[in-house]
Amino acid sequence: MRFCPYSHRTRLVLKAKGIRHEVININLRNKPDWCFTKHPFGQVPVLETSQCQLIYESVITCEYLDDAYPGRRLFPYDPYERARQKMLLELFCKVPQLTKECLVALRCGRECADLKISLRQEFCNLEELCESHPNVTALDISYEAGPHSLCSAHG
Ligand SMILES: N[C@@H](CCC(=O)N[C@@H](CS)C(=O)NCC(=O)O)C(=O)O
Repeated sequence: MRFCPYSHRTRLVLKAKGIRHEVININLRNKPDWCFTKHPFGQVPVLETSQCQLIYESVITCEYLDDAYPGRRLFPYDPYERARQKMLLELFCKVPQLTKECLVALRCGRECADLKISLRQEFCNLEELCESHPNVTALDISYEAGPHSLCSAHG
């Protein structure tokens, strides 16, 4: 799917680390049968390695890519810092869903002022939180996915 905020997370990490890859988009309204052989619920994103290993759940795909490939480090080495970042990601887990709902409403020409307010509030909270984090991290990259998806779809 081209405008999935979860898939976008994975794509941003692929890009940030310069990992060569191929993207296969699927139609989630008319899923091909094979996608259930890659993910138990037929969701995206799914990574498939050259050894046919499958990795899904966006945060897990990002962490996997960070661990498995050299280059710029996105998740911290320190176990507590790493856990803390993942806790923060959970704290803002509404963002991708809100983004998706907003995107769908915009596409269908539906009113989405409330969704936009909620999304803006989430980003304000996130911005406050990130002000104390000077370095770009997995967290920043992950949440760039929301507005980026909206921008990609609506210019
Ligand atoms: N928790 C999952 C959520 C992934 C997700 O909901 N992806 C949506 C597309 S944006 C999907 O595959 N929807 C189809 C479905 O749920 O059947 C993740 O972080 O990867």
